[in-house]
Amino acid sequence: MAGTFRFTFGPWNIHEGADPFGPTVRPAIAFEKKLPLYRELGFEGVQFHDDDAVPNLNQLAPAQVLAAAKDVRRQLDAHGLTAEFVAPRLWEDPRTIDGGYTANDPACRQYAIDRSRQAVDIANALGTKLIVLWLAREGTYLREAKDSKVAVERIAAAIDVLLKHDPEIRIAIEAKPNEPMDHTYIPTTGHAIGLAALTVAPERVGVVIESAHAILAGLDPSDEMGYALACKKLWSVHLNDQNGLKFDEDRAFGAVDLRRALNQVRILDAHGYGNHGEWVGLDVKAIRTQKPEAALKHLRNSRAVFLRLLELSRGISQTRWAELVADRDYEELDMLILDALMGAKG
Ligand code: GLO
Ligand code: MG
Repeated sequence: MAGTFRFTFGPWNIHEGADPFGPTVRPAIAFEKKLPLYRELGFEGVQFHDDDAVPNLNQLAPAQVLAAAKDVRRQLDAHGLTAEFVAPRLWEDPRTIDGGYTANDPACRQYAIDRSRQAVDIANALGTKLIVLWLAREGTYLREAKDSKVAVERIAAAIDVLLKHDPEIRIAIEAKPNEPMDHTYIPTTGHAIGLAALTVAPERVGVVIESAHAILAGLDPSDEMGYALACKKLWSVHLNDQNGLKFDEDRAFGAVDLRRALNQVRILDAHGYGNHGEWVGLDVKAIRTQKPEAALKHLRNSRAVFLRLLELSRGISQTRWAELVADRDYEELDMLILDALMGAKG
């Protein structure tokens, strides 16, 4: 059963290049100016943080927030675009310094829950029922600062509030082991799926898997995807690439390890990913050196690499592959894959 592939990215993937040690290096592009670029680059869907859709939402009354979100919906319609998901941004406000749902201060925890509930309302206004939770600050820099059992229970309780707030939403957890925290409480796909089981509606809690996050956890992204597919929990992917265990590089898909990228495409395609409306998200950023006029190529390239790897993957002889597996000739299988990746001999 082959997959069906449509692509999305978030406004943050057209990025100004700031990093922890230096300011922006490219001018900001207004959201309205980004929208027409989506179709030009071959993308049909938009991923949102709550405040990508409604900037300064903490300063607005609920009715104003909804009106602003509805206006964004009209802009999406005008460009023939669909909202894939909304993610509450729980990592920038002063009240989320010590975490969102796991903050030690109850007033801060309440803020995180209220803001997430509002993200669900924004998602409804944008026409999507998918909420992504990247639990950026649900962890510690100092192990003794929080109780990990209580922390996980608090995350599950916050998710329960959202599931009850709208009985139709589904929540995809985006696991990441570190950065900005030293350690997070939900570092891997397995943790996220275990967390789903602690909630009031496990069938409505799944995952979005980011390649770089799996690599940072020392895991293979395609195997993480296989695990989530087996659990029927793979509701989105954030494809990108990552050069080893360092900061989250958000490199273009396939830029570091083509074979690892091929295996992600292969597992998605082999199991009909996208046939139920799942999107392929590319959570990539242009490297800091890129000049402003060329700072969209990482998106174009990531999509192109995905599609070329799809063609390549489908072109490998399945008969030969099966023969080699049956014969346990994995050295020859290794060469079959390497030959495919290197292309025909000149
Ligand atoms: C950072 C994450 C981030 C999320 C986004 C959506 O490491 O990958 O980009 O995907 O905030 O929640
Ligand atoms: Mg991501």
